[in-house]
Amino acid sequence: MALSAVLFDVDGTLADTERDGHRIAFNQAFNEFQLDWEWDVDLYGVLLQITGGKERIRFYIENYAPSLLSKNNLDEWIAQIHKTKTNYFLNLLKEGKIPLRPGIKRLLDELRKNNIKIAIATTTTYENVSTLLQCTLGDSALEWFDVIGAGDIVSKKKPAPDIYEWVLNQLNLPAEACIAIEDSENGLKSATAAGIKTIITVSEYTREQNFSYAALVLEDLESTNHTHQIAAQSFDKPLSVQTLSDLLN
Ligand code: XBP
Ligand code: MG
Repeated sequence: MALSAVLFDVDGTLADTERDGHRIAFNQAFNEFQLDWEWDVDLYGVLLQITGGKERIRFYIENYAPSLLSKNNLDEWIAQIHKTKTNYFLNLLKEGKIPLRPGIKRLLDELRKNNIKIAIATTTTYENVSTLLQCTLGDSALEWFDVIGAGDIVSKKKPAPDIYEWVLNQLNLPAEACIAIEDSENGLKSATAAGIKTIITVSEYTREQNFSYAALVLEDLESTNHTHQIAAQSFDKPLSVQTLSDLLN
């Protein structure tokens, strides 16, 4: 089937946001709430198995601070911490601390030139996505995206397929006409369960995960050094609309 849309994950895929972005913002919020929690680089790698910031804080409480589970209005308190964390993260984006990964701008430009739809499927908060896009690609960048599926728009986050199914539904396209670009096993599971062929660009935290059923595994979008499981073609150039179309067929 002809390629109609490419669905991008955000964290780890559009930009390396986790270690020096979200993690820092979580710690700043904990400090503001006078909590002595410190999510260091290694612990954060463990916590990343849980997608969604609010869900990640709850998981941390359950496993590292269980006495707080009996706190009144726990969900509301977690939501307040998370809102504070989002504000800190937005500051980091606005300070220009988080650039796009190699090849993202090039591929987006090429997709637009070829009238291929572009969408986002992420567990992060909508403001984080819109601000990242505006800070890195300019104020009009949001118009480049046909659908943005983010955060709590679905109740079950990745690895559940719900966010990808929601985006497909909004695009009014079958999974077979789309490709997803992800960086993590949770993301690969989510897109694959929605029936979408998936390319992985590995990130620092996800490098050792199981990507055996991805269509293609790349260092980043500019890299020609890859392993590809599903496609029989060989690729000696960075990922392009042509390569994406070949992968689908
Ligand atoms: C990203 C996430 C998010 C971010 C933090 O996963 O799990 O929770 O870490 O963002 P994926 P929020 O790339 O698989 O979508 O705090 O806004 O949730
Ligand atoms: Mg990701």
